[in-house]
Amino acid sequence: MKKRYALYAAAAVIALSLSSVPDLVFADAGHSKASKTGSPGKASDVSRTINVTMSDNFYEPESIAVKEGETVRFVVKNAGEFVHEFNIATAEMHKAHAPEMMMMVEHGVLEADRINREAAKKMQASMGHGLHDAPNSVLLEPGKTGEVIWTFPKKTELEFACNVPGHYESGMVGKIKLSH
Ligand SMILES: [Cu+2]
Repeated sequence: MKKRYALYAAAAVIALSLSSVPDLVFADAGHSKASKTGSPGKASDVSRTINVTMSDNFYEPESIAVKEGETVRFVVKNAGEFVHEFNIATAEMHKAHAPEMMMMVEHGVLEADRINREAAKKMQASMGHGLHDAPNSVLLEPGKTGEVIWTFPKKTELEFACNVPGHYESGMVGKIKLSH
C-alpha cells in the first residue's frame, strides 16, 4: 500500500548531512519523563494484550484506546520489509528521539532492512551509546515480533510511533486515547 522506499533514502541522506553538525545533542527522551508518559509495566498487572502489526509505513490498528492506569501488553509484529519501531511517548519526545535514530543510520547501525549489531558495538565503543534498549519501545527487523508492557498514566497526550528516519513523517504514528 504505502511503500516509501524513496523517503527512506532521502532521510538517510539528511542523516549523512547532519554528521557535519558538531554538537548534535542527544535528548534522553525515553527516560527523563517516564512518570508523565507512564512506566514499564509488570507482567502480573497486565489486564489485556493488544496486537500491533507494523508495515511499510503504517500501523494496524491506526489508534489505540486504553484506560488511565491500565497495564497493557503490546505484542508487536513487523510485517514490513523495513526495520520499524513501536515507541510510546509524547509527540515532543518522539521529535527529540529522531536525531538519535538519525545517528544510528549514520553509523550503519540502522540499515533499511536490518539492525547491524556489529556496527552497534563499534558505535557503543566509540561514542558510549549504540542500540538503546528503552522499556517504552521495541525496534524490530522484518518478520520479528517483540513485546512492550506499559502502565499508562493519566491525562497525557501520547502517541505510538516509529522514529526510523522518514517513517513518522510518512504516517507511522497513531494516537493513544486514554479514558477513565
Ligand atoms: Cu518504521
